[in-house]
Order: sequence, then structure tokens, then C-alpha cells
Amino acid sequence: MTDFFQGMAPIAYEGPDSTSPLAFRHYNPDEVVMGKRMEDHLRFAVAYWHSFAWEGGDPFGGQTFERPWHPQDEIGRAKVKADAAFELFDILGQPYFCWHDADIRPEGDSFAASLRNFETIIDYFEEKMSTRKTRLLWGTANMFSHRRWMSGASTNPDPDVFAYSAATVKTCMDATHRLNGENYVLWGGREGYETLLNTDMGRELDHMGRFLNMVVDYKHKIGFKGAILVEPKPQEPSKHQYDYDATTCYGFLQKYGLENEVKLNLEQGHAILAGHSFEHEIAAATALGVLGSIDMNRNDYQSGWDTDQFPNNTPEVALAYYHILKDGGFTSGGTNFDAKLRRQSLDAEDLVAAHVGGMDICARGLKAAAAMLEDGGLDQALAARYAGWDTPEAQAMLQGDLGSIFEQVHTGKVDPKPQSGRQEILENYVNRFV
Ligand code: XLS
Ligand code: NI
Ligand code: NI
Repeated sequence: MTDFFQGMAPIAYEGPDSTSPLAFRHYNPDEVVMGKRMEDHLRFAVAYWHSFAWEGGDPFGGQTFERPWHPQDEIGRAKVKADAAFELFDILGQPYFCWHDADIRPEGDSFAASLRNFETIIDYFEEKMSTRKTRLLWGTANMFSHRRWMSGASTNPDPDVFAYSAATVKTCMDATHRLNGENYVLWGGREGYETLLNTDMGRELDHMGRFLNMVVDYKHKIGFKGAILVEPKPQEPSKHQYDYDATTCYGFLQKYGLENEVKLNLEQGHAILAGHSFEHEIAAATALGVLGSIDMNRNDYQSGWDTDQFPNNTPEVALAYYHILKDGGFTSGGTNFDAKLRRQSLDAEDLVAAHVGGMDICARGLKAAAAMLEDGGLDQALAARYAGWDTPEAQAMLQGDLGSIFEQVHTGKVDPKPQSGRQEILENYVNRFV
């Protein structure tokens, strides 16, 4: 036991009228929504990097947090950090967590030394997980913070860095497999460029495609049953990242023969950076059959950065879950809070309250999404809007060619009559539920 959370009690569901700052008003794990427990729908995860590794710095100033596990350069303190992390998991009762190798272990002075530290902590996690219900949603490798990755990981012009990346991902996949992780994620923060003047884009994409094929081969070799997920983001830290957004990723996966092997981990803030909405990214991934998991957070709409704030906008979250539920809900994926405190939020209580609020917003969004689906209003509107395609003539046209279609139109058998898209009516409809 650390004294970081000062013996805080597990958070309980108290219902919408509760005025307690540390109670769930909407997240009731056992409540059944569309035939499934809320906990099993939402599959919440705490992100180790934001909640335990990040020290409160920003581009203009350093550390603001003072935690019992700082400085994070020593294995004993990495264990204290793990103790505190599992205390938070117990307080929140969320079923999952996620990590990067670099979040959980101190960097050693060689690859082998870092790996020893990593394995020590994986052992420590395994022991803690053996007495709890906490599970691993996904593991990943941090191949963007250390200076060796400054010019990319698998897309680095230096083959030695490609090799170091392959070895690193192997160790992270091994550890994820050992802890029964349900997915393995690759986010390529430095897989992109700062300037095209020094970048051979075609070669870098080929290397990235080859690398991802090696990852998939290794998954099968070790019998890892989880999903391999790529996380799109258009920029930051690189000026341009190759995994720009969902549809760009899909094109990449297709080119390298991976569209049936790899799915996407979509993040709210990354969607916004790409000039999309979160529901756009989810709808695109479901249309292409590659929805894997989500990183839930929100961006500040004024700053233009990936501010990774905890979600607090029910309508946005409701539309995201609407598309997820419509797709059948998560299988191996879940809702990872890739979200961090503001750097002035110094206290342990802030960390707990941030997750409680985020979990509640997601629960509200999920309930609203389920109510919309059960009511069926949006589905009916879609069916009505596309009803013209239900006729045999319209279906036959899809098998036809430009010439035969021309004949139909030219002889006057076809005469388009514009109809309302009913956008405001549909927006009003959604507002009844959120
Ligand atoms: C950064 C990404 C990162 C990934 C995991 O913007 O969201 O946190 O989720 O590497
Ligand atoms: Ni992010
Ligand atoms: Ni993320």
C-alpha cells in the first residue's frame, strides 16, 4: 500500500441525484443496456502514461506533479508507481489498463538492461493481476520519446533503428501476450516526417508496411489471439504522420495486404486534429470493417493541440457510441481513457475525479446511444432516405453500365425529384436523447 490515495474507498454507483463528487451517477457496471452489462459494453481502461508516467510538463514548463514514484529512473520507484496504479484500479473498479513499455519501467543503459527492468515490472503486474479482476486491454511500445526515435521507428532512415524497433515491439508483444492482453497497439508518432526535403516517402511507407507484416506474422507465431491495432493521428509530434486518419490507414493496410489482419484504435482528439468528428472516424472504420477500439478523450477546440482532456461532452460521446453499438459493439476493444489531468490538477483526488467523470459521461453517452437505437428513429430515417434503392430497377442498375443507364435517362424514364435531407429534424431528434 502506498499512501498516495490515502485509503480512498472504491467508487460506488449512487444514481443521478447523488451530489457526491466521488460517486458514479450514471456508470452502473451491472445495469443491463441492450442485453449486456454496462461494464461489458464500455470496457474501460486507465492509461498508465497519462495517469502515472506524465509529470505535468508542457512545451513551456517542466514537471508540476510531485509523486512518490518520482524521479522515474529506478526500479524500486517503478514498483511504487505500479502499487499506486493498481490502487487506482481498485478504487475505480474499471476492468482494464493499458501501457507503453517506457511508462512502466526505467530506461536502462542498454537494450538488455531496459528489458530486464521491463520484465521485472511485468512479473510484478502478473502477480497483482492474479488476485484481481483487472485485465490488460492493450500493450504498446513507446517508440517516440527517446532520442533514438527522433527520425522514426520502422520508417527511420537508419536500419539500426528499424532493428531496434523490431526487437522492442517483440518484447512488448511478448509481455502483452503473457498478461493475456486483448489487443496490441501501434501508434506511430514519429512515423512521418518533419520535411519532405530529407524524406523518401515511398521507401518509408514500404518499410512501415513490411514492419507491420512482421508484427502480424509474430502474432500468429506466438499464438497471440488479440487484435493488432493501428492508431491514426494526422500530426503531432511529427509535422505529418503516415497513419493520418481511418481511411488513410485503410488504404495503407490494403496496399500491404493487411486489411483483414489489422484494425484501428480511434481517438477522439486525433479525429479532431484530422479535421473530422469522432463519429466520422468511427463510422468510416465500421463502413470499412476495421473498428477495433477507442481512445476516449477530448481536445480543446481553440488550442489546436492534442490536449488529451477527459471527455465531458455527452452529445459527442453519444454519437460515438451510437456508431459503435450499431456495429455490434466492442469485441476485443474497449474505451481507453487516453486522457490526462491539467497540469494544475495536482492531487490524487483530481486523478480519481477525472476518471469518475469520464466514466459517467461515457455511461450517459452509451445509454443515450442505446435509447436511440432502440427507438429506431435514425434507422427509419435512413431506410426512408435510401428507399429508392429497394426497387428491382435500382438494384439492376448497379449491375448495368453507363450505356444502358443512359438509355433509361434519355428516354425520359428517369426524372430526379430532390427531397429534403431533414438535417435539423434529425438533430432535434438526437437532442431528445442526449
Ligand atoms: C498519442 C497517442 C498515444 C497512443 C499510444 O497521441 O494517443 O497515447 O494512444 O501510443
Ligand atoms: Ni493522442
Ligand atoms: Ni491514443
